[in-house]
Amino acid sequence: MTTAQAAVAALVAHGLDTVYALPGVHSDHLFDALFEAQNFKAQERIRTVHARHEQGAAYMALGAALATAKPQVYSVVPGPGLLNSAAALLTAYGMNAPVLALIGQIAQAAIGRGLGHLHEIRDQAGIISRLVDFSARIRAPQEAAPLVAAALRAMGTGRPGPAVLECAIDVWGRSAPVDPIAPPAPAPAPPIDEDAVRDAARCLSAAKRPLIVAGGGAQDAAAEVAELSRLLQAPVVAYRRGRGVLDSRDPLSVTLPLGRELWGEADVVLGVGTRMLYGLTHWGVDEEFAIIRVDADPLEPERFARPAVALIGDAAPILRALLAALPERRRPSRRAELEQRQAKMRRRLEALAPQIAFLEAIRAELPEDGIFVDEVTQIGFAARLLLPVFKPRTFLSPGYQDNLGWGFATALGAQHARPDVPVLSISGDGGFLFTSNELATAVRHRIALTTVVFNDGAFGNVRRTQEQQFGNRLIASDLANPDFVRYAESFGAAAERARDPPALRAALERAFKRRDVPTVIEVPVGPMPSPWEFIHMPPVRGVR
Ligand SMILES: Cc1ncc(C[n+]2csc(CCOP(=O)(O)OP(=O)(O)O)c2C)c(N)n1
Ligand SMILES: [Mg+2]
Repeated sequence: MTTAQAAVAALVAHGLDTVYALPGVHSDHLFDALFEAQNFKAQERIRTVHARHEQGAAYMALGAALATAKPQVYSVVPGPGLLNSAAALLTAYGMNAPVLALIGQIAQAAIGRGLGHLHEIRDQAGIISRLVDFSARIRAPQEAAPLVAAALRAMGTGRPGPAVLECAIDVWGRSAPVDPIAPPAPAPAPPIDEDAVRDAARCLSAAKRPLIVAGGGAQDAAAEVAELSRLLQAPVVAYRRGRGVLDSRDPLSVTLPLGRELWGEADVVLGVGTRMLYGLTHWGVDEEFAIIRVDADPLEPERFARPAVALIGDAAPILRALLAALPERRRPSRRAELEQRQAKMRRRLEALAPQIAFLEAIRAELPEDGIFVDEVTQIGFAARLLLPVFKPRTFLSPGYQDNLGWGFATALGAQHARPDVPVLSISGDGGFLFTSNELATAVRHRIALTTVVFNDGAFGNVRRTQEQQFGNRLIASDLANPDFVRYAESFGAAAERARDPPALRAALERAFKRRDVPTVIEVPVGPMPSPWEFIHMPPVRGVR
């Protein structure tokens, strides 16, 4: 086998079925192996989806990983190809998303010599090693399958995250006998610290006002979080990555502003798969409450404030152990209290009425299991606080990177990997043009993604700050835009303009019926009220 064939066989053995990619001379042999893999028998087939820019390929892999909870792979050339994909890799790292990057390299013997080979970059391996936790170079055909297996194992054990494998231009095509490539043995479940579980159970059952904070690491423990919430009558706070863990229709499911009030009242806080950045750094800590952390990463719970108990491992089995250790004690229901407080908070949030009207139109059309892909735009900021989310992994938000322009290509990957449900991407006019060239990819690969572009002719968020905090000294925030409808149509996408929420709703209904063709809906909007008073809020603890 060639190195490339062995790498592809290893991807097949691990159940991967798509490579998001942008080819080049450094990976010609890899793509030739992928050509063969298109015709493998059904269960073993690998599709290659080529994008128009490396960031598109990498964001697509990220979106596919987030939507499926499975590892996904992308492949690009070295140097500029790697750097073009790096913002997506950074975001995958911040989101603990299992994305494997296969990156080309110059000829093995020339690496590090500075001769100026095509796409050469100084210390590519060193750059990569700063971006991800696991990286390696494949140096021979026999190394390909074991390194793919090691990378995928690293991506899924402990704290999940991306990994990178490099391979030199003259190694992909090299041929040698290789060991048989077998599917991976199931990884043994890591042991659960029973003493810590007992401590956590004792602390939680004694709590008068327990609170749960859910993050991205709780997405695959939704049933367990819901059961804990019910048993403890503990509200569940979620913001960007934890939305959908507890169904928004449950009155105990809350977002940031009410979460902050509850943080101020809690005597025990249980963080599940979350850095708890907002709570720990904005809302404050003091001696009056105990923190329990469930986290895949042993370093995470200690970063800011030492927790009373840290439970290290996958959230679902740990929460099941915790549930088993908790006495079945009926607590008085907090339903009525929380319904009332939600209604009161909702009246304050009416300050965001223009955003709410559009979110209501979206929610009315997007089915319960449809996937909403967030962006760094006014409707996105409001969605994090106000869009009802019903199921895990149906609200994809870029986490702490909050990098403008991630949304469209990420949504494209999500829709490609989940053709069975509608995916809705929202963008501002600013963010959309970061990757809107991938409309060509959507058309070429018949990905029926629906995209709404809220067009205010500005980097609106920046402009509002300049207006309100810098005496209206506007700079670098106005945008000259294409006609988004004609622009989308020129790619072969379906497109229309919707001028208000009812028109958006009708356009979405049409869009979700389309198969095989992407839709872009442009919504012209004016400036929107600031969401920031509901996001960056003053502390409620530790202030005297
Ligand atoms: C990669 C990256 N670059 C820059 C920013 C800073 N930034 C945050 S919001 C924003 C403007 C967004 O404009 P648009 O997408 O049109 O959304 P709007 O605020 O107008 O709704 C900018 C430039 C960022 N968050 N990420
Ligand atoms: Mg804008």
